[in-house]
Amino acid sequence: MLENMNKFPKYFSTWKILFTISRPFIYPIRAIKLILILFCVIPLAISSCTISKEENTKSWLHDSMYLQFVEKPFLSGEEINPKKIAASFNGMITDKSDVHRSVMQAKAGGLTEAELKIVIVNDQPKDTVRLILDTDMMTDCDDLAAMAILHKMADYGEVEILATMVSSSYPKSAPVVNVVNTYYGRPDIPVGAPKKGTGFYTSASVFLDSIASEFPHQLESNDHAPDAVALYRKILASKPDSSVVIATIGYSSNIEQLLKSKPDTISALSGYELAEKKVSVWINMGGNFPVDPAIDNVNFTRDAAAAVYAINNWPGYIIFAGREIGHSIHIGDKLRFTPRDNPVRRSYELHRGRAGRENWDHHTADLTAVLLAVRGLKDYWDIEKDGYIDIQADCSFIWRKKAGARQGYIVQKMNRTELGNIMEELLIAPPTMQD
Ligand SMILES: [Ca+2]
Repeated sequence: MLENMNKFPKYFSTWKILFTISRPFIYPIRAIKLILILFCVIPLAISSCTISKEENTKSWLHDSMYLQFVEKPFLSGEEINPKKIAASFNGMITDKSDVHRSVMQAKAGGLTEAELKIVIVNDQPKDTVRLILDTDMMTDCDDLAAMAILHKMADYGEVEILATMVSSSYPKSAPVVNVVNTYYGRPDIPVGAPKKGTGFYTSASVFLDSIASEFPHQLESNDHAPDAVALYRKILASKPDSSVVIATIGYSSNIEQLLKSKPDTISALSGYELAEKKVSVWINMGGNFPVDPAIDNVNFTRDAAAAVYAINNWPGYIIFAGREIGHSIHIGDKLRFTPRDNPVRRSYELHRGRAGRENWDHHTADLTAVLLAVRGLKDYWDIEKDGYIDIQADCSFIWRKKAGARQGYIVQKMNRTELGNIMEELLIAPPTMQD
């Protein structure tokens, strides 16, 4: 008997299972319970899961707007596209927690496992950042260097330069910006200048007049440049929502005026509404972090009213590239080995090489902001976020943590020499047109 049982253990198990399943139908109350579970409890559970998924998706969309500024500060396309945003994570994920977070969010956004694999693993072509640069081209040669690396990244297809504004009122500010655009083969990039007495002026430039007189360009002076505010309005109005990155490497003069601008023939939207609708993130070279408190930043203090107004009234995200980041990395000496028709080289020669200095290396404050604006955090920097700068009229400020606040500042992550080399390679590379 035992022998027979051992021969048919699986049949014995099958009988046992069938008996277990049929037990509820032997007892009517158990049968009712089973029917209730099948037709009421399970459908309700499925329904709640669906709601939960929808809520997750909404939450993910909201978070993705935040993440797109953290991970890669741009969006392209007519509207927010979860799959496209998820794709933009690619290459920007720097640690396991980021991978886990991105996967969870992408799943909630409805991506299949196969699509996730593409997002996470493949080296997909990245979107081109649409960028407006706003510079105080006047006192420091790092503005030219920042323009140089911006143009080089444009050569590589990483960025489309929509416009180059100046926030400085020196007559040769706009012409020198035009010089750099011309040198890199893009003489038609519009250059906007502050009007109606806005912007900041100083005569203490050691290179502007020389550069303007020595290098080819079209624009004669700031007076001949279009109004920066009108140019901002025109460009923003013509672009898809959340598709434009603004990088200021100078004063906030034009941003203040943009925010105060009213609906006009260019757009039925106010400047505030245009900024809210069209700009994905404002990268601001300014501040010192951590602060206790900090005031040592000319980009804020030289047009203090503009800085305070613009920062306090900006409707979207701001990431600050603080002074301490760029001032800890010095490059530029290798520009001396670039051709003499390079206006960036000449600006370093005039600015850094003055008074017999033998080394042209210089801080990289503006280069840092431009690199961040185009490439995002990558593995170059970490970010401190969920806070804002509580700024006073004299531009001293305190960083305050606040969940949901849409400001952040970058924190050094990559080895400084390594990051300096990345910027230097871009800085000294010849324009593509001259390759
Ligand atoms: Ca600057």
